[in-house]
Amino acid sequence: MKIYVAGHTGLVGSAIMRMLDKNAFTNIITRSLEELDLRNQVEVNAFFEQERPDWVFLAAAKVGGIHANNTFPAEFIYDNTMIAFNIIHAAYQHKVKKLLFLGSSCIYPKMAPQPIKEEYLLTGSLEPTNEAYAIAKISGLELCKFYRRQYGCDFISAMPTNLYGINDNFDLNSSHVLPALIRKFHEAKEGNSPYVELWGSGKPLREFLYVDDLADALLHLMRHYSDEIHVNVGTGEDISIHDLALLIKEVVGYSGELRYDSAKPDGTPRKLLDVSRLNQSGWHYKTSLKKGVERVYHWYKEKQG
Ligand code: GFB
Repeated sequence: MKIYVAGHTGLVGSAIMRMLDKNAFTNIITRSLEELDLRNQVEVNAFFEQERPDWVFLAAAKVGGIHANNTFPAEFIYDNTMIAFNIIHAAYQHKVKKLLFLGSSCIYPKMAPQPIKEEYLLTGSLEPTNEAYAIAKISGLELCKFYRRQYGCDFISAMPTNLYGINDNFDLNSSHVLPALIRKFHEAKEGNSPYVELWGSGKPLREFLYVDDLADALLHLMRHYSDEIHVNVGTGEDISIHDLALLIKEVVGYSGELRYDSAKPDGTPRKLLDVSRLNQSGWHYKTSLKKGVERVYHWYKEKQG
């Protein structure tokens, strides 16, 4: 079995690589950004013609936190649409046996009833801060659905909740909240700062999944799932940004104050996934938020040297 992991150095892709290694898959192909521009259809077609993979994990994407999504919407819609369409179409043309596409919980309507069932997709308006990213991701999963329906391709989609883990982005302008807070608390502790400033109100609720648990769920889906509708992947539990900050503060061992910058956006008030479809298929998450944050903080400190 020849497996192509698109986006193998990213947060999700690198976790898929660890999972494949752990499960003794050996014939894995990857390409760096310099070797293959996934936004270029000619390059992508030539790559599939040459390699002819059996399985594809489509984990390549332009991603970022609330600020990056809000600031660079043109890049988020263009890059993500091109990457998804080029790979999915090449996979169809070169008879890939199974492809898994990754969406994200932010593509559901902003005011979707909670917890969010898979069927709520496209039933309401999107959250404005990540509309461009959401439209690209929705197009990708609809493409998988229609290629299955019209051409019989075994292409499936997973919809992960907010993810975190090693190899995450810790840049304060473009990162998601969890790595940003690890860095902010760590630097405040090292520099003896009296307070740490968080964005928004601290009231939004978010669900967090450790990325190695996601990779495990993706293998489960590749082996056992084959249907049009995408599958939510999460823990089924959420936490306020304020409580997340208290948890990270404790793990890091910082004793100063928390302050909030209300000029920064809150984003969606809540996006808790209904994970009953995945649970009923026999998969549950393993890593608690506390354990996951401890692991990431340990990795982050080692990386700092
Ligand atoms: O993780 P995050 O950037 O993205 O922000 P979203 C989550 C919440 O944490 C927001 C707050 O309410 C932020 O205002 N927050 C507090 C912070 N302090 C910070 C901080 O220092 N940095 C950051 N980044 N946030 C993203 C989408 O939305 O979720 C993407 O924009 C993607 O498209 C991703 O889907 C999963 O959860 O709001």
